[in-house]
Amino acid sequence: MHPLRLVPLALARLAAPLLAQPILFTFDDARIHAPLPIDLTAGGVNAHLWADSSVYNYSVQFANVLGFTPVGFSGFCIYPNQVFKCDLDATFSVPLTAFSILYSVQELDCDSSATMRVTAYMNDVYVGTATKVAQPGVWPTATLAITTAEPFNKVVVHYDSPPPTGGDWGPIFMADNMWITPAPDPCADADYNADGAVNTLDVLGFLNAWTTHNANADCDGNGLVDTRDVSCFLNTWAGCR
Ligand SMILES: [Ca+2]
Ligand SMILES: [Ca+2]
Ligand SMILES: [Ca+2]
Repeated sequence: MHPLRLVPLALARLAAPLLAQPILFTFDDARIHAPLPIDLTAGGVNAHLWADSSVYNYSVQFANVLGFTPVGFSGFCIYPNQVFKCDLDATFSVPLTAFSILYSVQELDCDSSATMRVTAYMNDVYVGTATKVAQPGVWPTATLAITTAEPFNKVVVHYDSPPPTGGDWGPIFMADNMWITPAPDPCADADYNADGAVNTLDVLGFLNAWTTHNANADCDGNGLVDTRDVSCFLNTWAGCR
């Protein structure tokens, strides 16, 4: 395993107690040579990847399809079907707060590298955008990432601009190892007994804990269990039932 791939795994373990668990899509379970659109599932989340195939497209190919494997790539990857600029789009079955993807741009020892951009949307409403520039090299790789406060369920990966110093380059990229972090479920607290349903049993469970000043009934998290926690819980519960 390449050392670059160990970093996100280590972060995932550290973040696990507080945040939703990051999920990795390796594309290694996709059908080889399949053109986009494709649907993949990991960690219970569906990812739908596509390009505007009426113009150009991508397909699933071996990571060493060029005769070498870009740094960090392995197994199968997403590969451009053409030599022209083409956005890579993805939508997800749950809202996310973080997305990243490993990319490799077509550059042969340029003195600088292209600017790649990811833009995030929630139901096609803009949420945020971020860019990345790799260290120059031969098909250099870097991780393009975005983290947002507001959730999003769609990203567009875009070739923003070529290497500013020119050289031997093309406006295409291949991609592998897509990480996503699902947004916390705003109704997780309303499901007090954690049985997957929000109903009156959760109110009873909460009130039982509240009457005994159980710390689990500190809905507003201020360290006290008092009447404000009852209204806090009922407000959350009413919005999620
Ligand atoms: Ca792969
Ligand atoms: Ca419940
Ligand atoms: Ca409280």
